Amino acid sequence: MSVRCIQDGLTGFVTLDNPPVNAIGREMRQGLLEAVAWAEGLNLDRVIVTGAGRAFAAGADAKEFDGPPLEPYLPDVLDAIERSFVPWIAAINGVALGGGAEIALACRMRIMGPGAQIGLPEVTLGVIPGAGGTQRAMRLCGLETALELIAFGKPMGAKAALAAGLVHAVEDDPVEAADMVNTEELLCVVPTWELPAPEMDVAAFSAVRENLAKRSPGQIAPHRAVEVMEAGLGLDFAEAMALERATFLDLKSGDQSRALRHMFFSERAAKAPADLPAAPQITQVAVVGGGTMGAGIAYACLSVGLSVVLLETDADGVARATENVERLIVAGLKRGRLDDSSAEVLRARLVITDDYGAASGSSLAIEAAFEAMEVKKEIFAKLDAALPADTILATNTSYLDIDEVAAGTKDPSRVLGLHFFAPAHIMRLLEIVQGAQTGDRALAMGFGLAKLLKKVPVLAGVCDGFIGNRIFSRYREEADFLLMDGAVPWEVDEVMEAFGYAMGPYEVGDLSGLDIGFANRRRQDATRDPKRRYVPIADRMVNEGRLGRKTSVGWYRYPGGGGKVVDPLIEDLIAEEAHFAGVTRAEIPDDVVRERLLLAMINEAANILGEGIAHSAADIDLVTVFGYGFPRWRGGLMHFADAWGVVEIVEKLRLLEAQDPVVWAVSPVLAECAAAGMALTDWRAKG
Ligand code: T1G
Repeated sequence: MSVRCIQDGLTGFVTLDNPPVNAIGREMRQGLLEAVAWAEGLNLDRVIVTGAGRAFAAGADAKEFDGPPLEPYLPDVLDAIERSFVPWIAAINGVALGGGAEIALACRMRIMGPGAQIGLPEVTLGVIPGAGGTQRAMRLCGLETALELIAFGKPMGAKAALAAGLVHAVEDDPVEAADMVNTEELLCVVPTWELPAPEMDVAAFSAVRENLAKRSPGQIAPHRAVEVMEAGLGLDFAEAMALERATFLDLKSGDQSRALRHMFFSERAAKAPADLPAAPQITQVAVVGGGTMGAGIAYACLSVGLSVVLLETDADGVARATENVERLIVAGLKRGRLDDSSAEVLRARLVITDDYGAASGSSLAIEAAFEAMEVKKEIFAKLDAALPADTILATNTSYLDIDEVAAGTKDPSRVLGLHFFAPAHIMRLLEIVQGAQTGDRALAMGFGLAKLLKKVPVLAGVCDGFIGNRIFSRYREEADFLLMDGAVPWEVDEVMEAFGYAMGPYEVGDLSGLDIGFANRRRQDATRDPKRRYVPIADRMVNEGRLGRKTSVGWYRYPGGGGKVVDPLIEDLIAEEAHFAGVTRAEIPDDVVRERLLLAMINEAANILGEGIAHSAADIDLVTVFGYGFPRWRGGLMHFADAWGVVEIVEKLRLLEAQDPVVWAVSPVLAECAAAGMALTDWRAKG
């Protein structure tokens, strides 16, 4: 039963109870409608509605969005609550989000617990509030606050909600406080729907639209929410509610909502495989290497309460590592994530030393040193010698072969890859790389650390670049092919920014440094297929010292002050390389640039799926969105491919394959899905 009703004297207590977060499904809507009638059949002077467990209500059950709306519809239920002659009070004990917030807004009064949150985050699922949120919120807290709350979907805490006028009080025990409200006072509160709509404020609407263009580029729902609120000012409540509902239903069936719901549920499904043992307890972590990544990993671990022994090679390394971690702590203080005392606690839990023996109490050691196999082997030999036999050993390598690293240790079953993404304390993706001999305990430790750090864990097999970097390498390779064929870096970047990336591949390259790709290509020289097309433009950039931001010149020039400018010399350099290669360049239309880059990534990702490097298409979506900036509102690379259509993708790939059968060999997984009319998201390895 997802709605429980109990009478106590003149008070009716209604509890929303659908674990774990009281999502509002059909049963709860029906239960609420019956609760209105139940309360009106008794001699009550109020109904207090609250949530069981840690939430008030997490909103409409998004699992129901794929199907047609089922009666009773939430707007009708809330209309019954709002017009009931027994006034309802919302005792907001935990998160009241989306439809959960709308239940509260339809109540006559709202009392929040100090730790509760209230919000209308529907745009994060590609829809807008569909049960009165747009119309009731702006009547209660005014246009500007309602626009911010709805267009950006960020919840409010209790203090802010009280100040905004969304709630009447903040009390330690909201249920008890609701029961103490003076009946006369309660009856004097005007039902929300009877409140006047706010005056038109042109400036507020243009400001929010300007803000949306910067903060939510490409997303449709936020703009539709603003349109509904703007139109609502000129309509009566019922007409405005009808417009809101129609807009919600329209968006719910749209591509962006399907994509964002796919991401929402895929992210929550990213957990340790059910057959793994429980994660061993982690209290102390050793991190080897105090450079940017190592310091970021150390800081991430410190921030969740772990102790860290940060290992360096010598006194200079210790000094550098100390500076790097301190810089992150100071940044945390500046951003208000830390205060002086919590910063001191972090410092007290950190030891930075060149003595590996100091790390002997660590459950896990994470190597984040220079990306060279010999360096890693040497470090793992030292870890092997210094740490207990049950300490799990992880490498943060971005590309290198975990099995080769493990082979040098006494017990390869305790070796795995934990691939963090820079900045390691901010980026949520963690690729958990399973070597041929990685044991379950090591994997359980990896997933346990991911949960502690609130990372999105994705299990990956061993190959060059695992999941993300392998796709990214193919993306970068195709981009350079496009340069040779006629494009220029800034065109390619503009095309992919228009697609929804925050940055195109060339700006990203300048940010991370062109020497990283150069080193990887040199590492791959010995094994590269001699028949595979190779473009030396990026190599020439590095040979000429154009490494990107770190040398103030790369694909762009960086004249100082953070900006970037196009460098016409690049066009000459590309033209010269094309001349040497005997290639006649020609202008390439934007849609061809975009297609070739997306097809290259999709084909590579399908191979990664087919080889079992990734366990599901959804995992690849998580990697591309959380690690590489693929637009979330497109659902990740594989969801996007399914929405595009696998049959059309394979047709286009076949044409490219005819031109270059090595680079564009069509993935068997794509061919199989196209032939079977199957979505990539549904593809499963045989056996
Ligand atoms: N629908 C279905 N399932 C949901 C859900 C929802 N709205 N919210 C959470 N779950 C599941 C989730 O998949 C997970 O399942 C479990 O609950 C715990 O969630 C009409 C149309 C509330 C802050 O956007 O933000 O209302 O993995 O792991 O970290 O206008 O869940 O255990 O099987 O996230 O403590 C608007 C979405 C909906 C809020 C809790 N509401 N939820 O975070 O737990 S649209 C939202 C959240 C709407 C109305 C419109 C978070 C949370 P499983 P969790 P958490």
